[in-house]
Amino acid sequence: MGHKFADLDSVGSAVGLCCAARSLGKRARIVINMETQVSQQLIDKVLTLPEYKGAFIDPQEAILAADGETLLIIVDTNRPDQVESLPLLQSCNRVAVIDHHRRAADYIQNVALSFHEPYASSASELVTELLQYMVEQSDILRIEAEALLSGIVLDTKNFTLRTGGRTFDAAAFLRRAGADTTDVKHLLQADFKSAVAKYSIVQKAKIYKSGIAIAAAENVESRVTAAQAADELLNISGIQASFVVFPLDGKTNISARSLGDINVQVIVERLGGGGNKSTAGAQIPDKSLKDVVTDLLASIDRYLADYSMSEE
Ligand SMILES: [Mn+2]
Repeated sequence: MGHKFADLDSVGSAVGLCCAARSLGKRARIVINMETQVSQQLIDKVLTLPEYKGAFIDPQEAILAADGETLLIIVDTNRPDQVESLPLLQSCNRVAVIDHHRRAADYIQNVALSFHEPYASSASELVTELLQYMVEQSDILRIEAEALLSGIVLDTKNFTLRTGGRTFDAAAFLRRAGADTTDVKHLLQADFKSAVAKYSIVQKAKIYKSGIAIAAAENVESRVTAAQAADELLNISGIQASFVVFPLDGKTNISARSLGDINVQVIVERLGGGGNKSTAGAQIPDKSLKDVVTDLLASIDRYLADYSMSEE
């Protein structure tokens, strides 16, 4: 089980674990909510394999299927409030966590195994390391190697962020196991509808101060689209940090990203949000889009003022 909005890193690492389980003669299933996942192309491809018939189940089915022998492995998050299904987590006695995010204040506790490495690029990198010890290269199906590589490519933004020596070791292993980089690229391609949604947010962006892009967008379909738009803004030359402000679920939300020099966590914390210095967000109740933008600009001003003071 991964986090809500299961991306290629969550699904990729889960698929890698299915490979490990198969080599041990164990049956593994991937718990996923098909309504919220964002890895449809990968899932469609994996489902063409006989090994994956019935492999994806939703949290309700998983709760019914789990018994005292079940090991629940959480990938790509360590926070109970972010898992695909909290009731499933609560109903399993044996839990393992494989994650690369910094430990949150409310991390999943009492686990049988924690493989938690904040310096790793991705959960897929960690699962690939496990596979290197557990299975023969020939036991890995080509799509499994591609699923894991797509998770690494996604989380490193094509090996530009959080990429260490071990990341390339893992990628090399997957390539030797048959991963085709062109096929991985296809897995990462967005579908047309979500690409248009993303760029319509990007189009609303304005530059505030030096290198800070802010997009206030009224019609945003999902948090994922907003996050992708914030990511996309960082691809533009000169942009150091990006903020997408949008109404959703009765709140005004902020999705913030930074290349690292500007600490977006500090900026959104003053608005009641959180995260880390390069990825942060906030959900603000009872405030209009316009008011949140005003507060955000004030917080950025204060951050820049504090920062320039500390520089001197
Ligand atoms: Mn990840």
